[in-house]
Amino acid sequence: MQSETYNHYWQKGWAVMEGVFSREEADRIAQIALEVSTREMQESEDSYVVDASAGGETAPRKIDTPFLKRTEFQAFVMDRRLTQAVEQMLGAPPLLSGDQVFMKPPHFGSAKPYHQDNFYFQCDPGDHVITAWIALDDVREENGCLRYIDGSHKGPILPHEAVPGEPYNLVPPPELIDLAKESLALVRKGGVVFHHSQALHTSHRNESDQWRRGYATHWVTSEVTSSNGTLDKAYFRREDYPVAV
Ligand SMILES: O=C(O)CCC(=O)C(=O)O
Repeated sequence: MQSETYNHYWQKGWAVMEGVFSREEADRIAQIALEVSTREMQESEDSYVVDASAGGETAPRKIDTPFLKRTEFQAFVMDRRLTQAVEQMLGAPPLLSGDQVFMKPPHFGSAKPYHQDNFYFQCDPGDHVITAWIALDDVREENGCLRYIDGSHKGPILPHEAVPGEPYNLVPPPELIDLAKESLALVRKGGVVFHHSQALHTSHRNESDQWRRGYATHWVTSEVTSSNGTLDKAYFRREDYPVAV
C-alpha cells in the first residue's frame, strides 16, 4: 500500500485504493449479488431488504450477511489482496466480523443518511475497527458515492436517532455534521474505500442510469470488544471461518 493512502486514511478517516480486484471479478460478484437480492426481495417485504418508491415500486436495497449465503462471497472477501490491505491499515491481523451488500439500483437506490458505524457496533478501541467497501460498479457522484466528513473519526461517537419510517437508519443531529468538511469518495469498479468506524459517512440517492453496488466488509483486530454484543455472532468466531487465500 502506498503511504499516501495510509496517511489519508489516518488523517481524514477514509481512503480509496483502486484496482484491488479486477473489473471482471467485481462484475461476477455484482451479478451474484443481483441474483441473491432479487430472490430475497421476492420472499420478503422487510424494509431492510427492499427499497420502495413513493409510487409503490420496489427494488433490492441490501443483502445482509452475504458471507453466510454464497461461497463465492466468502472467497471474495477472504482474498489476500483485500485482507493484506486491511492489515496494513490496522497494523494487526484483521478478523472479519460482518458484511453487507448495499444495492443502489439506477434512478432508485435511496440515500443512506449520515451515521457512524461505531454507534451501531459499540466497539472499543474504535481505531481497530475498519470497513472495507468494495466497489462492484464504477462509483461516481451521480450514482451515489460514499461521502465523508473529513477528520470526523477523531471526534466522539455522536448520539443517533431513528429517521421516521426508516428504523434501519439512525442519524446524528444535523447541527453536529460539518458539511463544509464533506469529501466525495469516487472509486472505480474493483477498487476499495476504507473507512474508520467513527468516520461520519453518507450516500445520496442514485440519480443515474447505472447501478451502484457496494460490498461492505467490517473488520476488527483481536483486541476489540463490544459493549452491545456486536461481536457475539462475528464470522471470525465461527468454527468454519476460512483462512485468507
Ligand atoms: O453503501 C452505502 O451507500 C452505505 C454504506 C455504509 O454506510 C457502510 O458501508 O457503512
